Amino acid sequence: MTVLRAGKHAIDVTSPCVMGVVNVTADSFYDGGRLDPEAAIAYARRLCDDGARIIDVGGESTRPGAAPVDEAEELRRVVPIVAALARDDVCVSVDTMKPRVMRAALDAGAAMVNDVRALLAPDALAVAVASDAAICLMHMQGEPATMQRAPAYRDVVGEVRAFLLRRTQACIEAGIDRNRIVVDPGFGFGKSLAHNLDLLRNLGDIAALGFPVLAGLSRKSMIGAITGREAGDRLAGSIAAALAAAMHGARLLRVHDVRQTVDALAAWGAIESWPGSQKDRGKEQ
Ligand code: HH2
Repeated sequence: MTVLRAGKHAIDVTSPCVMGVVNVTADSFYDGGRLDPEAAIAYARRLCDDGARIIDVGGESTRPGAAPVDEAEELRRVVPIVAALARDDVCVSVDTMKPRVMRAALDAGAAMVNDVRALLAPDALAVAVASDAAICLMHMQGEPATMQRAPAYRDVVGEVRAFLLRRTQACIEAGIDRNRIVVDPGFGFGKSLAHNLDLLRNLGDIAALGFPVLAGLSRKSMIGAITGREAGDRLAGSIAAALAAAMHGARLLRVHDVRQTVDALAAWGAIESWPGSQKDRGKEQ
């Protein structure tokens, strides 16, 4: 059994599990506009009932062109949601690049830090070291505002893998247990469609680093580029991408559509004879 340690939670990642996205933003590319805390908490609880093992709470969109959110506003958005869900024993992840938001969320009970900058901001690594939370290290080329203008690599899989290896080593040297670390190639973060597909096909090379791999493909523009559909109409493409990621070794799937993805994984898991379907595992825990 492979277990990810996230605060008091031990998440069995022997087979793929689902992280549900809860954005508390005005402008996230798909689920923006949910700024009311009670609505966000109720929505997150529904995602848990639908089978999400982790809830990822974010207060600032990273889509190109999104308005930056100042620290005080991000804290106002995120901390009450994290606190309410943690009180319910939900495994809560905070999706932030800001060390002070990480710290406040951890104090409020977050069990995971999901940082699209892979703890490169000053103090971010120290905040992570001082906690017992799981840490998701993601690769991004450039900055959110401009990252999609002209992404360029000599060897996208090799470069992403080398970056993630360096960041995992930095974390381990700083004192973070390896069973708390998750890696993520960062689909859509400074990558063309060809780069994303290359990474997806070769996700096994990233998994070979020895850490659970998180894949965030849900409703992203690469699904739009493939299907010709707008974000609201990318469910089928997103499920196909989630299954492909799982098939290539992803163990955490960051998705907006939890119920549908859990069902798709349960069906595929039953066919592949995984030990217990996703839904059964949710009930046991
Ligand atoms: N993608 C988004 C945000 N955070 N974190 C990780 N680890 N991996 C991802 O692929 C990832 C992420 C973007 O999706 P979303 O949160 O739905 O949109 P927005 O940034 O517009 O809020």
